[in-house]
Amino acid sequence: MTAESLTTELKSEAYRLGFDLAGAAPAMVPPGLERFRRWLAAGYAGQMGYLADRVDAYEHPRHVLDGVRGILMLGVNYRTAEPGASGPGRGKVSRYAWGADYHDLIHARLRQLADFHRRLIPTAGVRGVVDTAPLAEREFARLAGLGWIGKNTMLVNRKLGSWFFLAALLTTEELVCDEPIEGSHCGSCRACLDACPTGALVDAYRLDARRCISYLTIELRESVPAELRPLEGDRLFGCDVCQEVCPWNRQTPVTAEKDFEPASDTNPVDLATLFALDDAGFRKRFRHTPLWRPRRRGILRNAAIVLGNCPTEEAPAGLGRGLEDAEPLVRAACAWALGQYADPSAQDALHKRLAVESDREVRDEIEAAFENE
Ligand code: B12
Ligand code: SF4
Ligand code: SF4
Repeated sequence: MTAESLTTELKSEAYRLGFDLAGAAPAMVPPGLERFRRWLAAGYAGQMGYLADRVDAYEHPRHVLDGVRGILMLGVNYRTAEPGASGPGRGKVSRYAWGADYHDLIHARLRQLADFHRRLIPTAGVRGVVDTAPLAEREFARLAGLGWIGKNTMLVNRKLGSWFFLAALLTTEELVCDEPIEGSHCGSCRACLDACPTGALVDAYRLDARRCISYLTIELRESVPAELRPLEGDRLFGCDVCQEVCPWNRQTPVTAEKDFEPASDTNPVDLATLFALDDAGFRKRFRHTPLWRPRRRGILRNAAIVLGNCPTEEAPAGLGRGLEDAEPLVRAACAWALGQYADPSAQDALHKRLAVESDREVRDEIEAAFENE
């Protein structure tokens, strides 16, 4: 089979399986590698040690698949109709997490595509990846002609904007590569830089993840730095601001993927109910959604911050319950949040907890909360 017909067959099977974008890139040293190293050296990755730990593996896709010669880069549109608006006592979830976990859906499709490839060429080595392999997906997607890297660092496509996931099928066979996209179509626009609530886009094409709400609410395992908490606003999980303001996202098509349709209780999320969930309850509700990643402790930390930022009459009861939680991370966030309330019951709960609290950080948060009085 020629490289040309293999590429054509793989692309048409990818579209048949429901991928919305497909383009081929060579297996090469990513031209952005030095940029990646500089980004890590600047400390922008924060606690995402899995990036720095594997920096050498990012150097070439052969570390993902031995003998790789071609990479089929794939995109899946996740733009859906908008669910209900956020309101008091509710937390916003970013668009990519409104429906099913994309990893499950995309892995299943990648397996089908890999099987198809092996039926065409039984001796081929093939591997499908999404997110977790040491592969700079946006860089290879740009090389495969799927879009350009915008000033918000997202891969932007003329037709789909940036509301799409990326995935890759690596093969030991040669593919006919698409034209890479050089430069960007952002022009003089800087809407994303101006709109970012935390100033995480420190410059065009440069994101300091340590300030990014997506990192703070999904990846960070510790307390959110105090000065950034108010800037998170009502965001419970992830952030879409730098995509919402992007002109390329204004008129993008809605996905045909039913699994991505917003579940009735995932955006916005009623926060008070979260504090009533124990480990088993949390697992039952979130295990097969993207909100599982930060686990119960991360989601409750985020929920407390939202309730601190957007006070409601009912919130002190939920936060009071969180102040007694077994997880110090949750207690610390609830202490901070209760400190935003003038309500005497909030102060009462803080005094009671301080009398028995043994964790250093939680004690510090409670004492800082009293200073807000
Ligand atoms: C770590 C990570 C994060 C981190 C850091 C994000 C970042 N901008 O670096 C955090 C937690 C903050 C994050 C947030 C989000 N993420 Co994320 N994330 C990743 C992950 C796992 C690795 C990215 C990485 O290595 N970053 C380090 C930087 C330096 O690498 P890079 O951005 O890929 O840049 C490379 C090239 O693009 C190039 N390059 C960088 N800048 C420029 C500029 C120019 C001009 C050029 C020519 C080249 C170039 O050099 C780099 C090295 O080769 C990828 C999956 C993957 N394996 O790639 C998903 C991924 C990038 N995330 C994704 C998504 C959807 C998001 C969120 C929208 C989720 C949300 N709603 O909260 C936000 C968006 C925030 C933002 N503005 O980027 C999608 C992006 C899809 C798309 N259309 O671009 C990906 C590809 C996951 C997927 N499989 O679909 N993410
Ligand atoms: S995701 Fe939100 S916080 Fe992160 S860079 Fe974009 S606008 Fe800023
Ligand atoms: S908002 Fe403007 S600058 Fe930012 S990615 Fe979109 S087009 Fe580029």
